[in-house]
Amino acid sequence: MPQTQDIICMHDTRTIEIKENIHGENDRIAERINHELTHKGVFVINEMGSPGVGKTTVLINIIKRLTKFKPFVIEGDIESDIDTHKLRDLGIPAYQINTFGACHLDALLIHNAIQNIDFGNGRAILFIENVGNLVCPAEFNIGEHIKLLICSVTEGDDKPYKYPLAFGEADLLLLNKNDLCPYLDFDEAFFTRGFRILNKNAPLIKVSGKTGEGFEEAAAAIEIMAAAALDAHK
Ligand SMILES: Nc1nc2c(ncn2[C@@H]2O[C@H](COP(=O)(O)OP(=O)(O)O)[C@@H](O)[C@H]2O)c(=O)[nH]1
Ligand SMILES: [Mg+2]
Repeated sequence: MPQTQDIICMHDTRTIEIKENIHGENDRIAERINHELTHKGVFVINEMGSPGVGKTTVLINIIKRLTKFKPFVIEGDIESDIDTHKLRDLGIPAYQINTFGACHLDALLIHNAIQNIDFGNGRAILFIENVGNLVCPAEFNIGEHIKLLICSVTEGDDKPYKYPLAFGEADLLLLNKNDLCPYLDFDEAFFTRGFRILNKNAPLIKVSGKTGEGFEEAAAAIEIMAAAALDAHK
């Protein structure tokens, strides 16, 4: 495990700085996954968001609208395979990982899971629904090309200010449950300002899993990102 240690002595003042890359091994596996899947023509999306924000609903809505890529899903949950069955019932190839306590997926779990997936020929998108949590999933790369962050108006407009890592790392932010806005005091300008302080470039698209609003744009944005990433490695 990479480790740097600097000890600076100045008169009677002593500063000890220890930096340890606890993510080193995880990042190496994540890089291998990304490399292998890119060469197979598979674009990988790490989908993150709090429990109940609509991660599975969003996946279903996006997958319905894909035109150029075959979808695959890995569902990450602490327990249960409810979402995996929901997706399989819709004809979507879905695979379950249970972490039995851990609050996020890591690269080794994904490495093991993809050994059992036949991605076939042609281009594909592997959506990985991470464990519902706005903290730890943002800290661990799992081989993804992009991080897709799902937030919803029911969570409140202050979330970018409170969970800066997830919002700062996102490559695409979907603000879900927009149909519920009339019933809430969600300050969209305050939310957007907080997001833009952290993240200048990621598109922010308002969606509703209930009405389908915004998903044409979201699916198109994802297909453009996927094509660009895979074309770059031809
Ligand atoms: N009103 C409304 N409900 C939604 C929307 N998206 C998801 N839901 C509901 O929110 C709950 C949690 O959704 P789910 O996709 O399971 O969230 P996950 O835990 O993040 O995967 C379910 O009851 C969904 O039907 C939305 O856009 N509007
Ligand atoms: Mg889910």
